[in-house]
Amino acid sequence: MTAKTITTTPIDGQKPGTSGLRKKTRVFMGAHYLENFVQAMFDGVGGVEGKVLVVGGDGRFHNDTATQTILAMAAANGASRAIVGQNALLSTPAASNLIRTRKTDGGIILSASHNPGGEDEDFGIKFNMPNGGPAPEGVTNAIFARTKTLDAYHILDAAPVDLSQIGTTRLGEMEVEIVDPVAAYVDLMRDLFDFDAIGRMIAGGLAVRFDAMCAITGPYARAILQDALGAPSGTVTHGTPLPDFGGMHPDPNPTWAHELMDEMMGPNAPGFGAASDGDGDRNMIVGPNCYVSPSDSLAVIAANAHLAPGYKDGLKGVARSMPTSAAVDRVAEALGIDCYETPTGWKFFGNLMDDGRVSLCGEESFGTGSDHVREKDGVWAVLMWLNIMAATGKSVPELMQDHWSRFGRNYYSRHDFEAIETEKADALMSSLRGKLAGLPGQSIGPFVVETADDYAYLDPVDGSRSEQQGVRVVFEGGARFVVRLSGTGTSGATLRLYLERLDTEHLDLEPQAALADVIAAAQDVIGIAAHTGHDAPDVIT
Ligand code: VG1
Ligand code: CO
Repeated sequence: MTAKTITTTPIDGQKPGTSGLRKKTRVFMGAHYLENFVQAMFDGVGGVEGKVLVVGGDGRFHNDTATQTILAMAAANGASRAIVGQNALLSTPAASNLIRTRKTDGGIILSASHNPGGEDEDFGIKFNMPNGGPAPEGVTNAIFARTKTLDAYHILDAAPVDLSQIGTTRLGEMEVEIVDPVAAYVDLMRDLFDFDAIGRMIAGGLAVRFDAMCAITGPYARAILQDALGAPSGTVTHGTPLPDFGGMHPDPNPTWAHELMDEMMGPNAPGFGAASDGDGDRNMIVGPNCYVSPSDSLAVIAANAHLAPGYKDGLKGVARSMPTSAAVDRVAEALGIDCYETPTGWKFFGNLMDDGRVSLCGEESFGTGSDHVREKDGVWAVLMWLNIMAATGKSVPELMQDHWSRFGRNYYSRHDFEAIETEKADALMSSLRGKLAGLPGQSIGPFVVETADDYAYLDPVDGSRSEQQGVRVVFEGGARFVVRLSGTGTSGATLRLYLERLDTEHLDLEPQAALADVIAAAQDVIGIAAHTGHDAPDVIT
């Protein structure tokens, strides 16, 4: 086994500001591409000599091959140990947990999250820090800069490691520890939630459906819901991770998790339904005939988290991404705890959690989690809901009604316009930015604009500043819309339009109807159809 240094040329790598690199799988399979990026990651974090790294991914196409490349490169770069999930599998929250509890120097997670997988779909890779969270912008910028100058990488010339057997082996000088990807995570969940009470509720007749969408959470959900909590086999559907996710698009929203939605809206709906995404960090919660919007889910969890043993002393504070609805703000106010607003992306929550300011975070995009790890966590959110149901004896629809009667209802929706030509999307954004200064005071439909700006964030912990994080237009009375371009796509541009309005009187409206005036006002200001030719959203959540 010899370490080789291979001469190469810079790649079209990672845009600054995104926490991982996502590209078409075939791009990653191209000569030297993955290798270049991995070397840039190693260099960007100051080298891996003598370091311990966690490695694993969501099982999508190329996960296994890429893991072997990363191990051979870690060994050649002098890493002392790699902790790898059996068969190279690890959900994102489980990887975050291992990075933290094993006190490692960080980890590499292979996933394109909610993007489809397969040879002709998407692949991704990201570096997580020793705190278990995604690399902050300073580090991703350093990695990106390195991709532009890199001219060689180091790799061990060795046979692939057998990752199917749990135990420790060697790759050159580096130890490779192959661990059960599920066990430590199940222990963590047992510490946080009342498994006995949830088990009794299930034994008492609560039917649960968990759609793993042929992605990574299948083994985790089976171990927890079926093996530990006693739900019958078949509770977890699409429970085997497949390289192409069985053709499913593992994004847990009503559009892509339509099988689950059909069942939950049908006559024989189980009492509780949930779905998760490719890498296991997202969740969708559904009750019988009752879809829970992610912003509402965050607010309900904030109001009830103290019912779960791991949170019995209450929350330190909460944080939400800027486009997420203000439902959680109202709970925080009632609880007398701080509520932070951050740009989109989980990496912005890390400093707040590390600094002890918040213990619960969430995004409108089906991401919820706490300071138990430094990633959002789909299975965690499911268990939190089940724990709240077990402790209160209430169903999902009852919990929602109670919540809205107490706090009012923040009607909320996100409209996604996909596959827009990049130039048109950029032109739309700059034209919108150009209008902002003139908007305050203007009447649009029934509204008067109060403020209009391009959101910038000053991190209260490290003082770093992030600009242009979404255009927001707030009307007098609090209704608002937000517009930003997605940073996670791999082709063209996706425009996200976020819409919100608080109502403390009418609690049972259909959200699109409740938001009709806000939608019309947003379209009026932005002119999406005129700019892009798209006159209707592709996905509504
Ligand atoms: C989307 C979501 C964002 C989330 C990000 C990563 O980003 O909107 O809230 O943090 O995906 O989630 P964007 O830039 O496409 O809007 V995941 O589950 O892909 O790690
Ligand atoms: Co994800």
